[in-house]
Amino acid sequence: MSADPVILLTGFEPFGGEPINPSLEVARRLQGWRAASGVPITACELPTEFGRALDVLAQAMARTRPQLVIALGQAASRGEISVERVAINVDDARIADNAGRQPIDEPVVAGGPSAYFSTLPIKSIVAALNEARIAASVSQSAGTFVCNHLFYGLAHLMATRWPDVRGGFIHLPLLPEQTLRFPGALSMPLDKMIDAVRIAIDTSLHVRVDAKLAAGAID
Ligand code: PCA
Repeated sequence: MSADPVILLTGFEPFGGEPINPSLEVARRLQGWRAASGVPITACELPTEFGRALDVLAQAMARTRPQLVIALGQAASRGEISVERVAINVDDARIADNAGRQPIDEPVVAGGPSAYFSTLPIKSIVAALNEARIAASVSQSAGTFVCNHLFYGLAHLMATRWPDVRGGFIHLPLLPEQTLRFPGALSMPLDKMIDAVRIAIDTSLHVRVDAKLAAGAID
């Protein structure tokens, strides 16, 4: 167990036939980076597998005792940084995970609440990113695949075991080199995503009460 506070930053291994995952590339490059407050980042690679992703996360939290956990994932359909608002208690996989499992309408945690909200200052993060001229928005759904599963499981761990930890989930667009396989998809350069995650971390560390800014969706 480490005595000093750390920030845990997780990224997922590639999935769906992709050779890379922007979330893992960003997490790896931020390993050891220090936030403005001096707190260092510990990066953690998660398997893109239902169940095991959460086991690895829980072990990493027990080992590093972070004050803040930011989980990252790839969202090929998003052209901007998507700061997730809510995790829901359902796994409904359109494709198999990296272990070949494809749960349909199963709870992430049997008997758990239907949903948890992010405890990150999501509006403040989006405002800080837009201020830095990085396209970003609040997302109202992290999907129902492994990212939502991980986000829900993280929120459940915080609610039941680590009440002083703050955390949430951010989806990243594709990297430019991936778009060949996703015709028409938008992408973002790696350096910009790294800047975005640094800004999200610094904002999470210094904003305790989130800004009241409109960032909802009509549909
Ligand atoms: N994205 C997937 C799982 C792993 C990842 O990077 C998702 O959005 O569920």
